[in-house]
Amino acid sequence: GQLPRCLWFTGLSGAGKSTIANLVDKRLHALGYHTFVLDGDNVRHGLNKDLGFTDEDRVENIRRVAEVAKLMADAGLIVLVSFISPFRAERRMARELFPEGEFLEVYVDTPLALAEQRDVKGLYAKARAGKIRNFTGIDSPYEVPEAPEIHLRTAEAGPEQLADQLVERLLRDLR
Ligand code: GGZ
Repeated sequence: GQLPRCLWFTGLSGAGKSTIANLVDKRLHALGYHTFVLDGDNVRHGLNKDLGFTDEDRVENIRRVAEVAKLMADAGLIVLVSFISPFRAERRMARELFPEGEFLEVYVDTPLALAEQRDVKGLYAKARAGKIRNFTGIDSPYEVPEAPEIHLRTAEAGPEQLADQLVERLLRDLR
């Protein structure tokens, strides 16, 4: 068996996607795999800096990210993709770029109330105050994954433990 080429993390802002993706990335790297994390920090400031947070811009954001992930996977990397990716149609489009079994959807499931309570970056407070428009979960939709390969519940375990669970599952599937 082979590891999937694309691990696609989806979930609300502040759900913990990038934290978990970076922990998984470190572990896979330590095991000798060549990996790369694509997230807002390295994509929205560069390639996609022309895009904002309207539905249309999110669709285009995810379309480009999916195509970049595909190119990186073709170059031999295991790509960990960490974006809200709120729409089912775009997640399906991303999946369809990869052969069966090479794409794995990871739902980082943090209930809105919990993400909002944590509010690590203070963005939910700003969205509630109307200072940020089109904020996911407040005035922009998040379509919950219906059949993700992996479902991580952050209310029940911390990021280290969830990253361990995910890596164990990946390695188990290898056998
Ligand atoms: C959602 C926003 C918004 C709005 C800025 N809605 O918690 P963060 O800060 O670090 O992650 C969020 C990030 C979301 O960008 P994505 O590229 O992942 O979104 S999407 O997949 O929907 O295209 C948040 C910040 O950007 N942010 N404004 N209005 N998140």
